[in-house]
Amino acid sequence: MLAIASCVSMMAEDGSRLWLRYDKLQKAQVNGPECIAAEELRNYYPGDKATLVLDPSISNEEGYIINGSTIKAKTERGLMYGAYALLRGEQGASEPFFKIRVLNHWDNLDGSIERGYAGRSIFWDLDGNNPKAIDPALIKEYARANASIGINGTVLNNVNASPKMLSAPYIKKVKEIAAILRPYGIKVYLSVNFASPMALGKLKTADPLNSKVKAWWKAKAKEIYKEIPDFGGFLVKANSEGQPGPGDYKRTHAQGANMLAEAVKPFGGIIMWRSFVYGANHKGEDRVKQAVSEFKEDDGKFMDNVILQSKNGPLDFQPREPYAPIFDNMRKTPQMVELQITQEYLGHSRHLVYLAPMWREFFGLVSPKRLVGVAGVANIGLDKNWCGHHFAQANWYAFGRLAWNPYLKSEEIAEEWIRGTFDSGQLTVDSYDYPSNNSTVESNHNYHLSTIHSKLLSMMLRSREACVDYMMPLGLHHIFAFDHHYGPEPDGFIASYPLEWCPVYYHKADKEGVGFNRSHTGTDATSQYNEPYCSLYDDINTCPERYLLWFHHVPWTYRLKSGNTLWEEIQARYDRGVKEVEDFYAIWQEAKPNIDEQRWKEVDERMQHQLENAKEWRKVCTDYFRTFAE
Ligand code: GCW
Repeated sequence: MLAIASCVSMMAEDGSRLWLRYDKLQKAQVNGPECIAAEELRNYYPGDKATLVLDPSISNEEGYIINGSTIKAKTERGLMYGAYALLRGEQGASEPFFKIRVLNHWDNLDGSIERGYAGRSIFWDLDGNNPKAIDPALIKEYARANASIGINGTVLNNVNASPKMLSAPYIKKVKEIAAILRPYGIKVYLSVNFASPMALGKLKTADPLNSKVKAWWKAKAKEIYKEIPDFGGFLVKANSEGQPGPGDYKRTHAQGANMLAEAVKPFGGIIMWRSFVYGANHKGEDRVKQAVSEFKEDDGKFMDNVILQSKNGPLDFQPREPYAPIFDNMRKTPQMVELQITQEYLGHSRHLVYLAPMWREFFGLVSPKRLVGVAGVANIGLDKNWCGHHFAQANWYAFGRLAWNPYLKSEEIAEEWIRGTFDSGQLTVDSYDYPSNNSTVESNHNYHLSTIHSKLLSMMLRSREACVDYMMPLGLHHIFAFDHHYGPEPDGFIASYPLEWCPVYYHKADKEGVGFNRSHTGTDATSQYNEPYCSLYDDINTCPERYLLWFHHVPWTYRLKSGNTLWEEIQARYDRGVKEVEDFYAIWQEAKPNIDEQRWKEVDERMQHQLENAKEWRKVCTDYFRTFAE
């Protein structure tokens, strides 16, 4: 035990190798085309020999079949995904469920990152007035990490987009980045500012029906595609939180999106148009209803290369939300879901919260079959360990794996990640020795986690529910401190702010009870859902308790399934959340001998914060609600 412990802690680990901590073996002889797959297997495959075969009879461009140490695929990209899967110990056939599997970086050109908790941007910074030179080695590491989990696209800049992004010096940088990402099967996309023709092109308008505006975008698309022929397209945040958009000219979202779609269509590009809108046009309407109100009319009016991109919930990346009803309402429009990997509302990169269970919950309500893609708001920055918290890497990992296969279990994904991240990651040759009749099995792990790794797994799997409990149980939402969204502020109200930014708007606590009545006797938000959810959520007796205060204003004395009154249950949940974090902390202390020193310490520090912060949540929220409840 001691010998192992000292050996483990002697290895310097700063987390920079992510889940790809394979030793360079350079043992295997690899037959087949020279490509990334060949390079990776030559370096890291523990067997003596591996074979790569391009097989035109395979239909999916990105899929693969692994049989023993032979990988077959239609393309080199498929071989690459197969190689990473083989290194993980997979056998059998697999292909990605979603065609579009993109990261969204909310990176600003000045190097800062909106809602970023892991340092500055890996892509952008300023050198005087010019874009700073990129770091090709770092971008290559980034490409490899993404490719290893199947991510095939990335939006390089914030949706609150600077028009400068489309200026020549920046397009040149995008071209350099694209060249590094291309061999790894990753396309680049850009967020665009709808008023770019005015800011950059000196036009007097950005009206999407204006011919000069149309011509400007067409010329811009041409300029980009000349440099980057496989450029993916644009992501647009329009008429939302102060961003310009077609609404400024009394045009619809469809008119705005289609104008851009026409510009990129000749080159095979797409437009990802966000539905995250609220405010100005909807005086007094419940915020969670506004997207459907604003977009419903546009259903069926978008061009076929436009995809509507919506957050999983109707509000804003809360620790728990019901699904966004826009997914039920846009029947004729291709849709994709935007998930947030960066933990804006889940304790930033200080709290250990494993997000796969949250995303799986969404896919359990909105069938993946209704979506064409997934976007994940990245948690990546210049920090040595990429994500600020070592365990936040698991969320990047899980996003990629679920984008490839949304039916994978949170547990399987976490197991894989733990093995790659805290074990050597390396399988022995024995691990590859599968019975030959399982070639259709998608993912088949025949390794076992050690006792301590099983405890880490249990901690990860419980962490999201714990976070919900110590922040906002039973459907409470958005009671965060202003602006930074770290920590509680349930009494938050600032008269000069839009009401939709104020916690008191969301919990509506009074002497009677707490919660937002969104049933037919309230704002009727429930009517935006398809059955069975419409009726289920509308009736306080059938509404799942996890969404209770999201949909109902509930008396403090109301009895819950546990037998507790609402007020007792709220207190019990806050207690339970804190206890869970205490338990995670104990697990981490127990794990100390098995984890290398630097990573153990860095996680330990963050867990101490998390525990303090969980206690603060409990105290502030229960003290506040007590003033109404007792
Ligand atoms: O709620 C908000 C975040 C903003 C973000 C916005 C969005 C990029 O707090 O920081 O802006 O969501 O998704 O557009």
